[in-house]
Amino acid sequence: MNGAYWGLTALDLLGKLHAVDVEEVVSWVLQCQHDSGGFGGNIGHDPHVLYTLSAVQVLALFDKLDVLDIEKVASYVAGLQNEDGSFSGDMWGEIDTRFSYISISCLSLLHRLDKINVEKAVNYILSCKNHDGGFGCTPGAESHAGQIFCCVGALAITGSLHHIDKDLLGWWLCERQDNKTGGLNGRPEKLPDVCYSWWALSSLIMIDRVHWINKDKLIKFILDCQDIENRGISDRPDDAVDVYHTYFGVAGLSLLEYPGLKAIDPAYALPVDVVNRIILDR
Ligand code: GRG
Ligand code: ZN
Repeated sequence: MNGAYWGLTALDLLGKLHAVDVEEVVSWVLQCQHDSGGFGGNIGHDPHVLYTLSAVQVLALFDKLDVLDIEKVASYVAGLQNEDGSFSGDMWGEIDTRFSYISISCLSLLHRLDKINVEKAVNYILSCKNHDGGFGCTPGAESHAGQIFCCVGALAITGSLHHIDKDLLGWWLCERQDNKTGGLNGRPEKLPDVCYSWWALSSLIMIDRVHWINKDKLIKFILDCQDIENRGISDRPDDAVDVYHTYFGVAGLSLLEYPGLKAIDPAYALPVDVVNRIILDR
């Protein structure tokens, strides 16, 4: 299901969503749904919020959210909120700020944020903020660009970005750019990787600090990661391509306003026209 979301959103950004059969995709997505309302990663797989958001995003791309029993999906997601405001990923209870973001984004797309305690959800996310300005998976966990996207995205969707020290976080995020290759990494001392052209760059945009990195160098890094024969994009130049890095490379180029791509929303990780259709349609 995550793969479907990555591949289909990349196609949409490239203006090629019509290349797939809508009914076939919608029918497969619905076969992944459980009686609980949650979705599995494929037919017969256990439900989890990770796949539930991807299923909702895929249906949103095709303007097919009306095939869902919205109340049922929203109840599944809302039922995963814990007393302290955090979210579990599924019935087994793992807690992570990824699941806070996913639940908030999913419920917002379904116009059902009122089913959770948003104030507690925001306070839990803020309890995962570190002294370096970043955010981790749980309170006290190391700052990581992926978790920062989740926390900043959730705060953006709930109108809570004023809780962030934008200069402090912006400084940590812009230090992710490698001076030599122009690529971004996910934490200090790690290798640059195309997917952080989404996780870190979208966060910089949400806090208005994108001008603190060198955009041209990042564009060049992403383009250097495209395999001209296989056409997809890899994590680093000369590695094997995959649909995940192809999507986040294209999404990063979209954030960088690269010509020929649709604009992507940095908080919802969906094309801006799709988000406008849903959020403005109340
Ligand atoms: C709708 C876009 C969207 C996301 C849904 C699942 C999720 C919410 C967010 C995941 C955020 C996250 C934790 C991304 C990081 C993924 C990653 C590359 C992890 C590897 O991290 P390290 O630091 O490895 O172990 P590297 O390779 O960077 O050294
Ligand atoms: Zn990666």
